[in-house]
Order: sequence, then C-alpha cells, then structure tokens
Amino acid sequence: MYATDIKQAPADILETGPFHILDVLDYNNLLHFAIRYNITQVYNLAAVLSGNAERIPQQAWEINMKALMNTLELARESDAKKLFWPSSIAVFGPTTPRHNTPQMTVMEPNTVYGISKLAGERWGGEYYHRRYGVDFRSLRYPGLISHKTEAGGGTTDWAVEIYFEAINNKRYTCFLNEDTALPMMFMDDAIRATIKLMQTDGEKLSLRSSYNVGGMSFTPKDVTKAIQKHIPEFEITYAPDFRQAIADSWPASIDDQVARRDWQLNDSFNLESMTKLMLTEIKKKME
Ligand code: AKB
Repeated sequence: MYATDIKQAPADILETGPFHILDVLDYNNLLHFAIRYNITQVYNLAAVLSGNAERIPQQAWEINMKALMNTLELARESDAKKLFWPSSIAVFGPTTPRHNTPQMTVMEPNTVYGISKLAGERWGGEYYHRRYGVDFRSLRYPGLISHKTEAGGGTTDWAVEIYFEAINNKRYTCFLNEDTALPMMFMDDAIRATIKLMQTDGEKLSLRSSYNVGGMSFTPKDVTKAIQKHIPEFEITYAPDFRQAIADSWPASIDDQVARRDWQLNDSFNLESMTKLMLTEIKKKME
C-alpha cells in the first residue's frame, strides 16, 4: 500500500508506510507509478469540496473530473482495475426527498461539487464499469468528522470546527443555523465501511454507481448540547453564510438499507460516543 499526495505528508502519515509525491492530474506520471509499483487497486480521494468549489467553480470542476477520469483511464489501461472513488450526499438536490433519502431517487444537485459527483457516479458506475469492466466502487459519504485532520472546505466543516473551537476557545460561531440537520459519520466508521466495500466479492454488489451510507443525522444545536455535557461553559452563536443554501439543498437523513443488505454496512459511533472521543483526542493534541 502506497500513500500519495501533491504535497509532503505529515510525520504521522510517513511513519505508517511508503509515501510518494504524485499528482493525480498528471496522467503520464500516474500510469508510470502504477506500472512501476504493480498497483492493482486505487483509492482516489482527491476533490475540491462543496464550499471551496463554489468559490472556484471552473477549477473545481476540472480538478474533480480530471482526477476521476485519470484514475478511470488508469483502470482501463493498467492492472489498477479496482477503483474506490467517494461520492457524497451532495449528489442530491432540492427536489430530493430530504428525510431518509432512498438509494434510488430524484438527483438534481445545484452545486458544482454535487454536479461533479453525479457526473462521476455515471462515468464510473455506468460507463467504465459496463463498457470496460472497471471494478468501480463508491460510497456517498455524509459529512466526515475526524480529530486527525482540520476541516477541508466543505459545508459540513462546522461539525469538525466546533470541537476544535470548544477546546481552544470554549465558543464557536456556526455558519449554518441551529436547526440544520445533516447526515454525518465519524471517520473511523467511514474508513471501515470503505475497506469493507472494497473487500466484498463483486458478485454481491447490486449497484455500481454509489451506495448511500447513513451514519448519524444531527444539528448544530444537538452537537452543542453534547459538548456542554463535557464543557458546560461552551457557547455557540450563529451566522449563516452562503453554505446555508447548500445545506438546505441536501438530505437531512439517509436510508442505507441497500448497503446493509449487500455488504453488511454497520457503524458504531453515535453523537455521544463521537463527542467524547473528539474532545479527548483534540485535548491531547493541544497539550
Ligand atoms: C462537503 O461538505 O462538501 C463534504 C461532503 C458532505 O461531501 N464534507
């Protein structure tokens, strides 16, 4: 297993195994790397997230689509035939049923990021899988929450920032209003689900576009209450910005019964257990 990125990795990543600087947008280098190191599987996690993508629409489209098309072409042309690529709840739009959003439903995203995810699901799951037999696998990630990495330019970033701010300043200004419910997942559950999907016998997969994964559904108000059980003096204020419109176009909760049936998706964290772990680990980091 090789980790790659366009910039040098932090020490804790370098300690876990081989790392290489590699730009997924540079196809020739990508192909050369895959052949040299006998790569058979690729996890393509390169993307400009929803908030940043609205700031640089054309660039975001080019990066998100070119990165995917390069790894699909790599799968077609080399032994790297198995490809994981994350889709997102952003693939849904304002006309999608918001509660318990089903696997198959109306998908009319109105953000650059969402449109790139919908296009990607079709290119990977429909075109390259059916036409070239690429072993394309994908999950529609909810907002992912981790204490290891800072938030990355998305609309669910508040659910990471709030924990760091609770430890650092005991107060946070949220860019969404207090009752905005969104699907979220703790990073450890997302990593386990991703590996489980990739290790599942391909015959068992009833769909190749992208699987709904539900995780949890909560609001900024819910997280505030969970944090105040540990930090009673924690205060939150609300200053919704352009990301409020994005969040309002996304589901509040997701139905993931197809993933549970096909490859036994299960997750173990809830808001309380995740909050406890996030605060503990961030506090350790700050010491
Ligand atoms: C974002 O907010 O853009 C991402 C996502 C939900 O895909 N975290």
